Amino acid sequence: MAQDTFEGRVVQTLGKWHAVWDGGRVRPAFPGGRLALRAEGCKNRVAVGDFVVARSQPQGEALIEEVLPRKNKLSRRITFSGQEHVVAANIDLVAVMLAPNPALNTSLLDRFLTASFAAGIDAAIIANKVDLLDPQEALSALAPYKELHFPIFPMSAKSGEGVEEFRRCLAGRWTLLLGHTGVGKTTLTNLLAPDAQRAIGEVFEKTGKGKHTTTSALAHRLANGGVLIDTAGIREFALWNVTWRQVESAFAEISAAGQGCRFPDCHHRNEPNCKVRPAVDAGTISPGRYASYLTLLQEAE
Ligand SMILES: Nc1nc2c(ncn2[C@@H]2O[C@H](COP(=O)(O)OP(=O)(O)OP(=O)(O)O)[C@@H](O)[C@H]2O)c(=O)[nH]1
Ligand SMILES: [Mg+2]
Ligand SMILES: [Zn+2]
Repeated sequence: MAQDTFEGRVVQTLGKWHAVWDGGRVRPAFPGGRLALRAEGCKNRVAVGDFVVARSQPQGEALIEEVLPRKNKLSRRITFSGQEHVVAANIDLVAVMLAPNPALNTSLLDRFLTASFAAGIDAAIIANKVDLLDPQEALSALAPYKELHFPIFPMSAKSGEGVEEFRRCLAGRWTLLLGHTGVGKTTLTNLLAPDAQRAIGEVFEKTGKGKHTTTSALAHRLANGGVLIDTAGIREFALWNVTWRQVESAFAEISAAGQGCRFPDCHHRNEPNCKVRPAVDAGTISPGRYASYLTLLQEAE
């Protein structure tokens, strides 16, 4: 490697601006050379979590010259442009947070779990704001996920209750925190990484309409060697490049029941001799999960 180039990992992106951690310090950088060209169909060539090679400039910001091969990436589809947005790359764990306030949104949870599954990334679930949670409602909402053996962390990011268990699970890995806007991701991030620089409730970039908030990601280093990536302003999350078969496999209880269907390519809608529909009617498959499956199936098709 030339003397003025260095390898680092992207810890923040904000438009063209990137923060690259070189192992010692965090340095500002821009995509340079061929990386500066607009990528076909993709909003961002460089994402949080990317390993990059950058070249120092005599004065000012470094130029990112190369993005090293990724072990995985979590992407979403930008609905109004149809483009891919790579939310983060090289992730070890996706932690999906939900909370009773604004709403216990399990359809968004199913979306995140499907995207993580398709990306080949393990997922865990955080049930935040236990202080506001109706135990009965929480129990029934989370029962299907417990049965599917997703790790579940009930907590209050405000009081700190239950946070220690989650902290331990973060050690030594890069975790991407996802969840609907307002569930408490930044509150938790500030608790775990007290030097976090972002204000609670801050929203990064807004488009003219104010309805769509640009999803930005910011990585925080924790004392135990882990890294937590906070994302902001998610209200919707469209799937990017996910096949119907991946959707089916992401719903483990549906693909298991589907083993007995008459047609090997049964989509479990209204096909004759489908084994999934009766399981939903009998209550062995949660109607909410099945509804999520149908929505995501249609989107994948
Ligand atoms: N009662 C209660 N309130 C909480 C808890 N955790 C967070 N909050 C509150 O929920 C509100 C939203 O929290 P944020 O941390 O900004 O939510 P966020 O997920 O980062 O939202 P975005 O950045 O918009 O995606 C704040 O007013 C927090 O104080 C909790 O455990 N209990
Ligand atoms: Mg936030
Ligand atoms: Zn079927």
